[in-house]
Amino acid sequence: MRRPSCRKVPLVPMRSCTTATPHGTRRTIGILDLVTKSPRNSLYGRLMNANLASIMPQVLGVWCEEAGHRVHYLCYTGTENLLEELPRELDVLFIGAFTQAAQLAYALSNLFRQRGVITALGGPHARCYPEDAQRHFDYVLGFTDRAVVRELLEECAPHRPTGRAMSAARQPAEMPSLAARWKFVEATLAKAPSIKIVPMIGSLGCPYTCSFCIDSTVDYQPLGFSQLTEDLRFLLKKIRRPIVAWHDPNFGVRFDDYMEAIEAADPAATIRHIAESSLSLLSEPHLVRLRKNGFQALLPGIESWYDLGNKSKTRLRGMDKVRQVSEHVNMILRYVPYIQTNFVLGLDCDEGTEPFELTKRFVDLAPGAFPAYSLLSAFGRAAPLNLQYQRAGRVIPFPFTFLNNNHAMNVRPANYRWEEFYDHLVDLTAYSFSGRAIARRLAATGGVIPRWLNVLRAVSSEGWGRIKYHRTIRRLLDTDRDVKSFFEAGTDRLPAFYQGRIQRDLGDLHQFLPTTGLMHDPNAYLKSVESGAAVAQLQRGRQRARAAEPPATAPTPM
Ligand code: B12
Ligand code: SF4
Repeated sequence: MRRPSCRKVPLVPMRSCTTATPHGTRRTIGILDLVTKSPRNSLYGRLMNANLASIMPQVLGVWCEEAGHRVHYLCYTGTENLLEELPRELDVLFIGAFTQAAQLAYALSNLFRQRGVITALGGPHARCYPEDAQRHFDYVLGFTDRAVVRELLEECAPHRPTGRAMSAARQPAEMPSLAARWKFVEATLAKAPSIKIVPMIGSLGCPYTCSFCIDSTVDYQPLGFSQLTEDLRFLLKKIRRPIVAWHDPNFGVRFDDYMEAIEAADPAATIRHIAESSLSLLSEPHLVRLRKNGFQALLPGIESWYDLGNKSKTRLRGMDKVRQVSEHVNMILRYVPYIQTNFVLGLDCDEGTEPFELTKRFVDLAPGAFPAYSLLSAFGRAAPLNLQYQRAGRVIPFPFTFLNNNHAMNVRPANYRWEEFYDHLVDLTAYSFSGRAIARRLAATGGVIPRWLNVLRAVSSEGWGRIKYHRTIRRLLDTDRDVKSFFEAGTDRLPAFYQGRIQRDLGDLHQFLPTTGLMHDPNAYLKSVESGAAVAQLQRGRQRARAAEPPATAPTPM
């Protein structure tokens, strides 16, 4: 099927639905949260996607309504018909997207621009790949606060072919209360068939500086503990035994303040909590209090057996680290029924069979933990470390759809041939989600929901689905020359296998993906840094030259 490019499709004249209000121009605004990239949901996706909604699109909805605008909010979980459920008569469409949903976002932006709508992108993709996103959106937003949104809505103009990049100087200092965003939360939870999880946030940024992380350069900033208490009190009036997922990049940095805020709202500990927290924050006294306060699931990062020790607060390496971390994880499981341990595979500190074998030993020694494996990924300008990979020419231009830590590893490994790496990956994944490992996990887990979740995740897309996918890639490395050379040389020619998957993922919307939206420049971050450095050097040179000029004896009359 021929895909129209942005420029070839004549733009329908802007059909404005703007009205004037005493507060200024009243806009009709669409807000779309892309929780998934395709209508092809796994069983786990069908049951859980609505629980993965982002907070910012809801926050944006509140800010826009408070400014007097009309808002249509939609969280896309994979089951909605995007061509029908979004109103046609919009002034602006905001899309929140992770990089894996970028191509879906680009297709939608193209479609809505054809309908005369101004489009704006925010979220992880906009922060990581602003240069690329600017080719497809009128506005691309980094840090977003009320002032940025106000300025955008006042201007509300097409910026084509290159969108306008906007960003606040820092993360917002305040967010609306849960009560204010409740109608958006409620609409999304109505789509969750069984378990319903409410997204909350109490802090932004992180005091740690893990060089691979998007928040390593963002100052830690709590959002106000009294509001947190108020939010939880409000929630308890709405849902009897709610489940809350904390979206804080690193939950519990101001541990005592957090616990006091929760205890003040919920002394009977009826709320069940889920949080991402580093192992270094999960000491036994902290766990005692977390259990008392109803924490049911924790997601600490282990990352690697050789490096990144600052997160797990250990200087140990290799098998010593495996033993210590598995004891720590088993201790956590005595207090909290569900734990997901996050690993990054393919890091430069890894070499040979050992790192994979060590992870298998961890699976044996801490059988109750659900292991989540991420392939080393450089998300554009997410982290300072990515410059190093780009400088070394190691970043492969896998289309965005595949950049979700699983469907592609876009950094060439330092110490493995691809075939060797995939052999280890398949072996480790198969080991971790074998019948034996699933049974041992079941036996080591307490509580109905944690046990059910562990089994569901293992037999669905995250366990068995991934084994199948990695096996396919491993086979293609042997049998498909295009795939092999794409992995090796990162050529611009996308192998048919990947093209087919994009087409399948986008379904009906594939026809709207502009031809320029298929591939991207994987080194855009490096280029912008280098050209920025070149400009700075030029300016320094000019300043030096001016300083060397003899001073004028008298000011020149104007
Ligand atoms: C909480 C979290 C989750 C939660 C909640 C996800 C969600 N829907 O928000 C869960 C556990 C579900 C999750 C899942 C995943 N995550 Co996650 N997650 C995070 C984490 C830890 C915090 C993000 C956060 O909410 N911050 C607080 C918000 C307020 O701040 P912010 O994100 O900086 O947002 C600012 C701006 O970007 C902007 N903004 C944000 N959204 C929007 C939307 C609009 C419309 C606008 C205008 C502006 C805007 O305004 C904010 C204020 O300035 C980050 C890592 C980190 N340390 O930041 C990873 C991170 C965002 N996740 C990541 C990934 C890869 C994933 C998964 C693909 C992992 C996986 N394989 O399953 C999935 C994808 C889920 C999905 N919806 O597609 C990557 C994203 C990289 C990328 N470019 O895509 C990150 C950066 C981690 C990393 N690897 O570096 N994640
Ligand atoms: S502790 Fe977590 S959130 Fe903080 S910088 Fe490291 S990886 Fe990022």
